[in-house]
This record gives sequence, C-alpha cells and structure tokens, in this order.
Amino acid sequence: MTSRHDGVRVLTFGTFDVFHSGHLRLLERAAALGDELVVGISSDELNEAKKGRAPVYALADRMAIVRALRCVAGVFVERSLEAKREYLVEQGADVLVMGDDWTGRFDHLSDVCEVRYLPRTPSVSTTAIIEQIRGET
Ligand code: C2G
Repeated sequence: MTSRHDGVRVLTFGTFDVFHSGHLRLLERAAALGDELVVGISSDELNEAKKGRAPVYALADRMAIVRALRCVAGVFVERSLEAKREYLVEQGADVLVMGDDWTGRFDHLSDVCEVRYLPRTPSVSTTAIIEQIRGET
C-alpha cells in the first residue's frame, strides 16, 4: 500500500495467528471508523519476541487470510513494535486502532494520527484455542 489515498485510512496491527472471531470483530470495527483499513501483520520473529512462541501459522498464510477479508484494503509486514511511527507515516494513516489490551501504550503517536483503542472480544483467544486443541483445558 502507498500513502497516496483519498478518504480516511485506518491502520491496525497484530499477529492474527489461528484467525478467530475476536480478530474478525476487531477488524470490522476498525474498518467502520474510516474508508479503508490497512493491517500490519507481525513477522514470525516479532511474534516470538512478543509472545515467547512461534506462531502456528507462518507469516505468508496469516497475511493471505487477513488480506482476503472484505473489510481489509491491504496488508504489510510489521517487523518491530518500536517502528509504529514510521509505519503510520509511510502508510499515511489517519487513525491508529489497537485492542484495549494496549490502552495508553500508543498515545504518544497522537501527533501523527488519531489513536483509538477498541474493547477486545471476551472469552476468545489464540492461546485458549491452542490449549483446547492440545486437550489442556
Ligand atoms: N483481539 C480482540 N479480541 C480478542 C482477541 C484479539 O479484539 N479476543 C484483537 C487484539 O486486541 C488485537 C487484534 O485482535 O488488536 C490482533 O490480536 P493479536 O494477534 O493477539 O495481536 P497482538 O499480538 O496484540 O499484536 O503492534 C502491536 C501488535 O502487533 C499487536
């Protein structure tokens, strides 16, 4: 995606591993805040650093799933949590949307664009799904 665009561009970030309804609801609500939604998908290395385990689905598959959604205009790779400012500028973001588990963490970027936190969907998570499949719950 380039930064040349009309209308309000919304950006969000995440791993979106073992894609589930909580991910979908977050993306649909983010998309509704503007005209197009662009999603930064965490690299396998970044996910490992964030969550202490490799993702179940590799980056190319996670990107293909998110890119295919009707509410998503485009995707790019997020390689570093600290590079948010660069990504927002590069992508021409008007709004940054994050789940409310990140509340306050990105307020310092509000000079670049509007920063919004949306409530997470309760009772669904990739970790819980993995544990359930393993028979641990
Ligand atoms: N999410 C949600 N409800 C859930 C689970 C996840 O709304 N039950 C949201 C998260 O808040 C996040 C998005 O779905 O906004 C993607 O979730 P993750 O893949 O867990 O993303 P995360 O590891 O928080 O990555 O730069 C920041 C990160 O890359 C965010």
